Amino acid sequence: MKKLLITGFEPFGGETVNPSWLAVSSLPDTVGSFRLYKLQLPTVYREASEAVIAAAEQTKADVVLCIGQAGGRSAVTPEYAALNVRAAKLADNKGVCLAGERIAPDAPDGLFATVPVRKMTDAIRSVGLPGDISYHAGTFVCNDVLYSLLFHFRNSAVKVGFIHVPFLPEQATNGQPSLTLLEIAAALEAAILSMDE
Ligand code: PCA
Repeated sequence: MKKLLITGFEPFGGETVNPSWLAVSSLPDTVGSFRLYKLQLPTVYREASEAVIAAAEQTKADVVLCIGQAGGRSAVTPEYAALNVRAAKLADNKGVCLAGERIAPDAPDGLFATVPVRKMTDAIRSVGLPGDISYHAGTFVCNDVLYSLLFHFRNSAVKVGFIHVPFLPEQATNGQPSLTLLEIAAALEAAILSMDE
């Protein structure tokens, strides 16, 4: 079987849950011909990317797919690209607030996901759920993880991708869009299956 390392994040920004980890942990252990290795990441710059790179090496993953929460989005969004920068008004879970430092010196400003982003998006839509491409993963910890993985595996056969997911209904208290845990998990399963073809 092929090995898929799939990660979600711990809650951050005052939330008590993070749908990314709840959805990842609810997935079956095999999807199509992938065996899933699940890991929860800290919402902390560097620590998250170091943990996922170590797990990818240890499991000898064929594909690394990280999932994160993007409150306010209405669709499940595979990410097209990551930027070589750490910058956000929000502090990470260790209280670190960064205003624009490079993730990797002497590395490209941006890197493209190496999973089939358009195909994954189409697959999410084909099971009747909202899916859309997002053209970059932001500048916070999720982007740090995607950029660091893409840079680390740039000369290898390991495929790397990232999907942001909306709030759960209980988080969407100010009228923001949301999807249920079942819907998010079904969208992720469709996206994984589309990489299997
Ligand atoms: N979302 C944040 C970090 C953790 C998460 O789930 C982000 O989009 O960077």
